[in-house]
Amino acid sequence: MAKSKNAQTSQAAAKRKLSEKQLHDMLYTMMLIRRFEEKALDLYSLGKVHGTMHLSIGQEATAVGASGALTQQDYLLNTHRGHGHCLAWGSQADLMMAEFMGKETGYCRGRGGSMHIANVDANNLGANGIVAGGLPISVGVGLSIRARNTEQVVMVVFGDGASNEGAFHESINMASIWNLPVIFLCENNQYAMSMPVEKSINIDRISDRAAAYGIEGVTVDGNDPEAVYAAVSSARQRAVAGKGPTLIECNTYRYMGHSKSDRQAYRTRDEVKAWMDKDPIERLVANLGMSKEDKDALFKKAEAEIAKAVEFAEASPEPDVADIMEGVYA
Ligand SMILES: Cc1ncc(C[n+]2csc(CCOP(=O)(O)OP(=O)(O)O)c2C)c(N)n1
Repeated sequence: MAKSKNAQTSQAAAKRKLSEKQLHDMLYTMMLIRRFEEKALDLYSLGKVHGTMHLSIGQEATAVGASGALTQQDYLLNTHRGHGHCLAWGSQADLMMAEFMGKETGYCRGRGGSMHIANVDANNLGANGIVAGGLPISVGVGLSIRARNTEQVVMVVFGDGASNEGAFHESINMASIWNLPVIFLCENNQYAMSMPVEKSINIDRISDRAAAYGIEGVTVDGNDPEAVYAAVSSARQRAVAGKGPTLIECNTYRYMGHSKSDRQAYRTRDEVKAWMDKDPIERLVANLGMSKEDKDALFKKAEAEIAKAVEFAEASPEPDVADIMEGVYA
């Protein structure tokens, strides 16, 4: 039994494009994202996080695979379900937690909250509560990169629902005709609120829409960080070589409801379980041939980092009402 498991593990190792160290780092970030969101949910239930919140538990592989393929000079535009992408981009858990709790020490001085985290110093240009809102912005960023003639790219993340918005089609069309270095990353988590993707889109692959705009389109397993990494790396290479934008569809699933108020009457427990059986963290643990003890120890490390983040956020000051409008843009 053990022998055949080892044989499988070394076969998987031979096929790997990433080093063992890169995969371990990705695994840790995925665990950090999961524990961050679980803790944020607890804090929400305790009334310490305000507004609403959209969790990406189950989608962690897309975030780490995509960010892992980009450089510190590239740009990120994010969605309302963007905590994972923020952390994978290198954002600090403590400053994010402070932002969630509306504290002055947060990335946006507590004015942004869960849905609007930006860290412009790190080229994270911000999440957006408007569905498809980041897409037209990415065209502007792409145009700026072209004008400055640098080897940067911009990645814009959006959902399957956003791909039915006019802004998606207009943005891809413009990026295509101007040959801009934009990576359009569609996170297809199978639902837009309660609307299943099969009922809102009459083709099997959202990436097939790329052909209508004369750009490359590819669909990958969004629960496999290596597959996402490979697709985003190729898209980046094409973009910096002046070959224009790419549409990448990552098939994945959210385990939690759309937001806090979702009773999830539109899906069955069996369906959720079937996706949980393809859990990205468990899959990578198995792929790395990691023992249960090592997995638990890594989760514990993530939990300790999150506990420190909460401590920092709890101890941070509230914003002063006198300057509450500072740093707010509309
Ligand atoms: C322009 C606009 N229309 C509607 C909404 C309300 N809304 C918020 S999230 C959402 C669903 C988005 O689905 P999708 O793009 O698939 O992303 P997901 O939530 O699945 O990550 C909708 C309709 C909004 N915020 N903005």
